Formats: sequence, C-alpha cells, structure tokens
Amino acid sequence: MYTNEGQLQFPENFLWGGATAANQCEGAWDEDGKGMTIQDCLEFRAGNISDMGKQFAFSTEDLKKAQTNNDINYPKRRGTDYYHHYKEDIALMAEMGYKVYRLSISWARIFTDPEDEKPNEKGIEFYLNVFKECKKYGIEPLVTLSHYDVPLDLINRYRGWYGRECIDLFVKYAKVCFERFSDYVTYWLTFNEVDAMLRHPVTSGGLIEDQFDDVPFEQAMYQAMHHQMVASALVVKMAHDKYPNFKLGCMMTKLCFYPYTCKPEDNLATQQRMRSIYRYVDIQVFGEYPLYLKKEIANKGYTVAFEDSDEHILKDGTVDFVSFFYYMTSCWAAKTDDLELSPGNTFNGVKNPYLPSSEWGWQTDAAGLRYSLVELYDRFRKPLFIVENGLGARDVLAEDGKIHEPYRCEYLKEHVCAMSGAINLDGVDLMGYTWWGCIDLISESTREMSKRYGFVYVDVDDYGNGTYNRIRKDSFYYYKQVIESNGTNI
Ligand code: BGP
Repeated sequence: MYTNEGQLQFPENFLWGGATAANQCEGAWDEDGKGMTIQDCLEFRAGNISDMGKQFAFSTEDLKKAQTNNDINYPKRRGTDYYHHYKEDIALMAEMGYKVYRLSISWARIFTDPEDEKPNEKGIEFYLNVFKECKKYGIEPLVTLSHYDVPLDLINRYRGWYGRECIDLFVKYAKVCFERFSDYVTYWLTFNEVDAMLRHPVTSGGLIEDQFDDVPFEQAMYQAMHHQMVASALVVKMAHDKYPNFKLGCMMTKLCFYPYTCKPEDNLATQQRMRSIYRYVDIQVFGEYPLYLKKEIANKGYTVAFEDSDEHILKDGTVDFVSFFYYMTSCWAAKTDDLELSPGNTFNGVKNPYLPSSEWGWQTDAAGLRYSLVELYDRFRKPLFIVENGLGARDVLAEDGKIHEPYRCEYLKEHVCAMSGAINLDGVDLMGYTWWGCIDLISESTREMSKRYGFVYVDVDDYGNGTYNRIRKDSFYYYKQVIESNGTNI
C-alpha cells in the first residue's frame, strides 16, 4: 500500500472534482435533434474481455445493422439517462464539494448533421442548462469537445477522420461552442486521448477497417491522426486569438510500463513502448512532429499527406496545459511470448508480480501515479491536470440499501497521497483532479453497467432494467471529506 511521504498538502485553488463523457451517461440518443454517433452503434459485450481484437472488432455490416435494427442491446443509447437527471447529478456533485466538473459535449447534439449550416438550438439549450446548473453551485466546467463520439454522417460520407473534410467541420463546431458557452466555460480539451486512434480507430476516429482496400489501414490511421492534430491546433489558436481567458489542454492516455527485468533488452523495449504513448502529445505541446514519429511512419513505408499550411498550424496551436488519464501500470519486455499478460481498457501489458489487480485485471499502482506525474512534468514543463482516475468494480447494493466499497476509498486515499508527494516533494505543478465516472456510467471498453466507478450508484443493469435512482455510496462521504479538508483528512 502506498502511503504519504512528507506532509499532505494541496494548493489553495486545487481543482477537486469528477468526470463523465456524454456518450457514456447522457442517453437520449435520438432526442431533441441529436444525430447518431458511432457510440449509438456499439453492442453490449458481456463479460471481462481482455482480447483487444475482439473488444474493438466492428464492421460495415455492424454499422448497417445499427442504423436499421433497434432490438439489439446498445447501452450507450440509454447511458444513465443523465439527459433527464443532470440537475440531480450536478446537485450531488455540489454536495460532495466539487470545484470542477469534467464533461464532454456531443458534437451530434450541437449539429444534427455536422454539415448543417445552423446548429441545433435544442442541443445548445441543453448544455447551457447544464452549465447554468454548474454555475449555481460554483462548479467550474472542464469541457472535452470530442470524447469518442464521431458523428455517423462523417463515417458514412468521409470514412471518419480519414477525410480531411472533418477538420473544417470540427472547427465550425468548436466555434459555435466557444461563442455560445464562453460565459460559462474557461477550461477546454479538444480530443479525449489524442493518441488513441492507433489503438482503437473505430471509436476514436470512425475508421472501419473493411472500408480501406485502397490504402494500408495503419497508414489511414496515421492520416486520420494528422487530421485531428491539425483540427485541434486550429481550435486552440482560435481560442487563444478570441478568448484570452480560455485555457486549452490536450488529453493523453498516460500508460506506464516498467521494464519486466533489468535486462538491457527489456529496458530498451520498454523505452520504445513508452515513447509510443508520447508521440502525439509531443505534437500538441511542442508544435511539431517529433523526429522519432516521422521515422516510425517512414520506416513502415507509409506517407502522411500534409497541406502546405499544416506545419504552421501545428506550431501556432500549442496547448496551455497537459491533462491525462491514469488508472494503472504494467510491464513490458523484449520477448513477451512466455509471459502472462495483464489487460487495460485498450491495450495489453505484461503482468507485474508486485501489484494487485482489479476485477477487470487492471493493475492498480498509486506509486506509479507519482512516478508518472514526475515523468510528465519533466518532459513538458506545463501545468498538469489528472482528468481521469478511478477504480471500476462490481459494486453491490447491500440489504441495508447502501453500497459499501472500502476498496474504492482505499484506492482514492493512496492516489491522493501520490499527488501530494508529487506536488510537495517533487515540485510538480498539478492543477486538479477529476475522478472518472463520478456517478456510475456505461463502461467505454466493455459497454457494461456492471463495471462501476462512481461515488453515486445508479440503479440500472446491463440491459437497461432498473429505476435509474441515484444512491450515495460510502465513497461519496469519503470524497466529500477529502475535498472539505483540501486533501488533508484522508
Ligand atoms: C478511458 C476513457 C473513458 C473511460 C475510462 C475507463 O479510456 O476516456 O471514457 O471509460 O477509460 O475505461 P472503461 O470504461 O473501459 O473501464
């Protein structure tokens, strides 16, 4: 167990809070003019899937089925019905004392069809109401513009982000969000997990493998990533030019691999694997493709089409802060054939014999958070923001009508210690912390409801049965106490 070293202390203005994403909680998938997104087409996958190939397999046939067949279990369509419960949910966040709430806007609510000339006023009204509710309680919104919900029209017309057309359409969407929400929102993230395309192209970019006969699929992914990089930089620049008070961040998947042994070959292999998680964040922070990424693409025999202005665009659109997810760590080695693997939500690593595993096999590691914070700060020298951290578990509604989850409080405690250590002993500039899935929501990778992260239990099962009532778990009161004491009473 990781405990605090030195005194527990957090800056006065530290932003404590929680995080959700539109596609995992809103539901109301076809209400008030919302267009369909890729998430509305993803079927329920029962059980604990550690085979990444199966987890993300998706074909044009699946896409067609989703557009014509409503009988299949598509959990993201109903989420936790936040669309109709947001007032209650934000009131619960306020009760815990949140200073910040990370949420995402669904592009398809703002533009039913991304090519519509005018935005959907009903969609704008919904988010305005959400932001007003936050303001009522003094909660600062932190908004992700794109969290894995590519509009279906872009997939059907342009093969998702492979089409350069997406860039201008995304900028148009961001412009509307900035104009209409600028009285309420200061903190923005452009894309959730900027590096994710190369691990799960369907949810990240709307790229479906069987649609790419004309180009190697991996090359298509690099191209689509490039389009997201350009789109993100244009949006950051637009914000900096017009809204000097805005703070724009990137969001990265902070995976962390330790060498499985001290053999130099294992260290080298691990260094390579670690580099692969930084390749796109490097662009958003430093404003250019790192040489190692250019080599990687060239060595595979691929090309990425640049337009003349792209280099300047990337240079002009660098971010103000670096945000990231952190859940777990694992190991890596030069040869992994005979080693036991451990799953994460979108990748596999080698199992670390020194760490405990969650029910989904994720190896929890609070010391690794401190390690990661130092690593990120040393690399980027930018303020950091932990925008996802948490523990997914099969919480049970006990006979006393309550949910007792000491494991979640323990996980939180250890990670608070790690943050304090990084801030006070290691000199890391950390802006805030938003717990992932602060109110239960649908799992991103397995689309289950059974995998719960929240401080608040939502009474619904994997098939949508239940009252959708919200019930405070034990961890609700624990996190309240953590925030009240600014991280000192844990
Ligand atoms: C991140 C995603 C989130 C979230 C989280 C937990 O990759 O940004 O949307 O869901 O992982 O993953 P899961 O829901 O698969 O447990």
